Amino acid sequence: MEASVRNPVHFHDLHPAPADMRAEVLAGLALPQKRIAPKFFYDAEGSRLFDAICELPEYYPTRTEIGILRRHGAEMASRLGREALLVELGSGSSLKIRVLLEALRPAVYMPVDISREHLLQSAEALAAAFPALQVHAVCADYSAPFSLPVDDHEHPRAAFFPGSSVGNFEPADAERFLRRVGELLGPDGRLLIGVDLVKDPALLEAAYNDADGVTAAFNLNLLSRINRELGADFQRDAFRHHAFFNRELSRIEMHLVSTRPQRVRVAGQDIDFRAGERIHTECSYKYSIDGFQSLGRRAGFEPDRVWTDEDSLFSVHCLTCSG
Ligand code: AVJ
Repeated sequence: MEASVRNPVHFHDLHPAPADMRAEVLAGLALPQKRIAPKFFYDAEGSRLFDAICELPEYYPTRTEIGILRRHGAEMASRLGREALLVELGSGSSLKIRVLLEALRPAVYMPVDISREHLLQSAEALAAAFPALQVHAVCADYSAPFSLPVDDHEHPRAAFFPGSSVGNFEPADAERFLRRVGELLGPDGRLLIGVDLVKDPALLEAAYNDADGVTAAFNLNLLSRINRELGADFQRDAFRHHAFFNRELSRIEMHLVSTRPQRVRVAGQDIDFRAGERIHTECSYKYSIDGFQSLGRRAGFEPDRVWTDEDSLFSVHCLTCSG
């Protein structure tokens, strides 16, 4: 507590509307191609499994991105400008930003996350570790429009969006999302964003089909969560994890495949599955450097710099908002 007195966190609750999981899941399961949005992966167990995925030998994105941030942090800092107002979208545990804070030395750090508890805990820990840093924690859904809850125009603005989370959006939605980030930043604002790259499909597919089955457990946990929270009777062992690289659309797709014909009761409704029928649970788009820069341009940004690892597995882009 003493630490939070020394460097208090300013908390701004924008009261994000909680997802209506029942309505969204039932609507998705009523579609000809059944689907459930990946945001529903992250209950307590799903978040724990995702953290375990990030440690897997096959899952290269996390460690590769951290390596790029460590190696090029000083240069990134010079591109973003000193004394910035730095917004992190979907800050989670704020682990990656720690790698950059020493080099970046922003005046204000503004983590934005929908998970109130997690946001506050991480923000308090960060404020204690960086006593000179002004921390403004914002509880908001970054995938919906919002504005920054501070009247600050003295610091140059920057946004940090690591982890290739942008890959979860359909490209048209990614473009809309980036355009809104540009509106938060204003002219000359900088965006630092991690983007997973297209590569040998065997490497991509291994990252989503790890030998220990952690990704399979992460995918199947969705069914356990729905059973518990919506009242459903999915049998986990009647579904299997399926992940593959769709080359035409340049994306990893994750599905849950019904291993037999079955009827499942979900929130008072009967849902029928044919043998082999799938629920599409996630897309993870992979970009080329040019391809992502074009997307940035369409969204009102000008590419500034891009950094990659020596095997070109992952990229971190700095883009400037054209205003
Ligand atoms: C958090 C969306 C970046 O797409 O790689 C990892 C999620 N899914 N393994 C990704 C995920 C399965 C991850 N993102």
